[in-house]
Amino acid sequence: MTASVRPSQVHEVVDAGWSLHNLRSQPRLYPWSPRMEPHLVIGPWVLQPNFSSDARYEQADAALQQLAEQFHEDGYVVVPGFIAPGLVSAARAATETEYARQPNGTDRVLNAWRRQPAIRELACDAGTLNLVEFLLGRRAVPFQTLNFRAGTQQRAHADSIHFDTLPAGFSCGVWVALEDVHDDQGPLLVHPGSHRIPPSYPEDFGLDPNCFDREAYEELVGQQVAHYEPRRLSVAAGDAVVWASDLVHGGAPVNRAGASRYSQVTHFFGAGCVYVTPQRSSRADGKYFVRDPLVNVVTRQPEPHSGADADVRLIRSSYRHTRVDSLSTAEPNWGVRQKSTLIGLARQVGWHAAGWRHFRR
Ligand SMILES: O=C(O)CCC(=O)C(=O)O
Repeated sequence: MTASVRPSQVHEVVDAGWSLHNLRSQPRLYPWSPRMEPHLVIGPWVLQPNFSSDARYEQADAALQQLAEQFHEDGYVVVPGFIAPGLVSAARAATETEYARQPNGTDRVLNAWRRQPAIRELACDAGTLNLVEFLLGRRAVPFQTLNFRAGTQQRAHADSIHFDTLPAGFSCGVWVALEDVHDDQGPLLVHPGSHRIPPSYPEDFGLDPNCFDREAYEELVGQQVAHYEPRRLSVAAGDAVVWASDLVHGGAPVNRAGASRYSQVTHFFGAGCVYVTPQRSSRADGKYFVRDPLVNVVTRQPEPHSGADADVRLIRSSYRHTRVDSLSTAEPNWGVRQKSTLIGLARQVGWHAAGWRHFRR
């Protein structure tokens, strides 16, 4: 059987206006309407050319409007003092604990939210969820945390080669400084405006999704952004940087030996999409590496895949690959449907074997 999925979150726009300074007390579940997001528009309302005539912009206060303008223009925003000092200290202490239990040499700790309440609390911070919901126009789904003790010096890349949505672009990163970050500590480095480069799959770079060459990708991205002047972000503890998933960014060189740069990044999807890993997918063939299960850090449950703007049919063709078809295409035959069902069951057995249930603790 194939899975045909329908919009999971459809709300009328009933909002009375949002304020940057009151984000934590805003009602949850930002209302959005598929009528405002035409079929297969790439990315959220805030990145559309007419964003300033959108009701969400018109109803926001001046500070939030300014933030939306900068996100639209540059592909990122810095929100000073966004995270409470107590939570910043707790997340930093949790990061130190995590590094103490890691083998030598790791430059990041993936998904420590499963073990560290403070890291999960930061990922699920109410103001952050609401800010992401405002920018993406959809319920915010935090799905991954990365904690750093030092500057990553990571080469320029766009997150959208690692994870993206169908329809594309409903994703962002929220990076929080867990200490003051000066220029010699390897600050975040962004290429403002690069989020307008169309989202890329391996095929767009002439690369093979079955054997993704990360170094070649980073080389090609470096060439793509040669004309986008980089900006280094020296920030204070508690400042948050929100970037669109297509923004090219990385870590600047560390110019002080042994300098720390405690920070946490949480990656978010907007609800009501299909969640994929582009670097292992072929858009031309309609064959995607679907993130199954995609565990929502808020609920600790798998987030359902849904083609919110366009009904889609998911046909599982192998353990990891899924065809994402429009419902207007012909229904696949009985054999293909049975195979898809069996693969779906095998995937669920795989999740249990991998112990995803412990995420719920
Ligand atoms: O923290 C950094 O230096 C870079 C982090 C990053 O690139 C990412 O999380 O995508």
